[in-house]
Amino acid sequence: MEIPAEDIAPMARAVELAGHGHGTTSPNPVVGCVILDSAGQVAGEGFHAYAGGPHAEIVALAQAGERAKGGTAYVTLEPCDHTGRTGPCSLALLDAGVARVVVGVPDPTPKAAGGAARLRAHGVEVTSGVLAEQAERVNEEWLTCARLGRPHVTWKFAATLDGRSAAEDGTSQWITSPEARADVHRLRAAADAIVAGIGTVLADDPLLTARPAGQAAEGRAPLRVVVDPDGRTPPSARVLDGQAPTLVAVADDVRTGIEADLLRAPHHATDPQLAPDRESDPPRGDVDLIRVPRRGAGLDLEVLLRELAARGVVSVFLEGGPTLAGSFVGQGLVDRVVAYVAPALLGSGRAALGGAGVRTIGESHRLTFDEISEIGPDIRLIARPNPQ
Ligand code: AOF
Ligand code: ZN
Repeated sequence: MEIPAEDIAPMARAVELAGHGHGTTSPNPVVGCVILDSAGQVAGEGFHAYAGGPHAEIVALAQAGERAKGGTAYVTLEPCDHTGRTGPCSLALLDAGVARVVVGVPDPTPKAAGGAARLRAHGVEVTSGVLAEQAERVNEEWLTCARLGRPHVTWKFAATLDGRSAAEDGTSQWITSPEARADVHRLRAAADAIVAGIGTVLADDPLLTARPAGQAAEGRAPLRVVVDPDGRTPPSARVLDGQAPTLVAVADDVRTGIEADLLRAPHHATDPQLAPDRESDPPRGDVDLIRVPRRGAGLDLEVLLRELAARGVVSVFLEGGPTLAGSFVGQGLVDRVVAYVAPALLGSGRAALGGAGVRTIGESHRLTFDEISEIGPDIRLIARPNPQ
């Protein structure tokens, strides 16, 4: 498609605006909008800031006022055509007298799609697919979830230059620099859920919060998810500390007593006078348990992800555990890989990724590097699986 040259800059700006919503709009998309008046001057700009808040188009229209009449609206996502928590943006654009609407990506949800068709039906010129790749990328978590019915998954790992994530004796802390670790916390904070395997919980007893220990988390806290097929999470695990909501996923055949063990705070532990009687223990705040069918040596991760999507999780940050990461990769459920590579060599020790269903070179999971950056002394690589 031939993209009119004058459409590039305003759409690029709309994509940039959309990015301002990262980490705060879930379960809604990030969307940006720029409105040019009939003389081609910027009359209004907006982005979607939080779920339930005004859509990007509405923010930009409010700023443009009368100047929207006869102008052009650039929107990264097709304007909605439904009345949800707010009214349809298609009608708001029509009411404002906008003459042309330029769209980045069509809305894949049957609920809200149809804005482009309605605008066209009312004589508005609609151009679609402008900077589609950028508009897609900025909103990739939400679009993946909307299309596949499961959250977008980022697998993050840190490794030495020779691809090891732990030394022979199991020690693994501080492979990468403080700068890289700060970057991880930033990425974690933008995700809806942080997922780790039971191996990591037993070995490291991590908090899985978006902030380094001791620092208060600002704003919302991502859901902590422990993939624990056999129900081995100790009731004393730090992920159950109530600092952030936690979900423990066990296999559907795990002993029934696990609910009481994990969902009730053992008050006899703090008051030795009280006999252990789980049924009368108070419920532990912010901890939940779900049962998921087994698959191979682990859980059916696709089922787990669908359960997470049903709970409003659009983006998952997967870390902690080469075994679990191997299962995610093997089940074709990783959408983005973020690798922090330290300029160090171990020569022996644990590989960053466990078995991912590959027996011979022809079966390797093929990715494409999208971004390479230096973070302190380390390198951060972002890669995505090649389309099948
Ligand atoms: C947004 N922000 O800027 C645009 C959206 O929950 P509602 O009623 O606000 O509607 C959300 C749907 O509207 C969303 O899933 C998407 O399909 C569409 N467009 N949503 O949150 C926006 N333009
Ligand atoms: Zn809308």
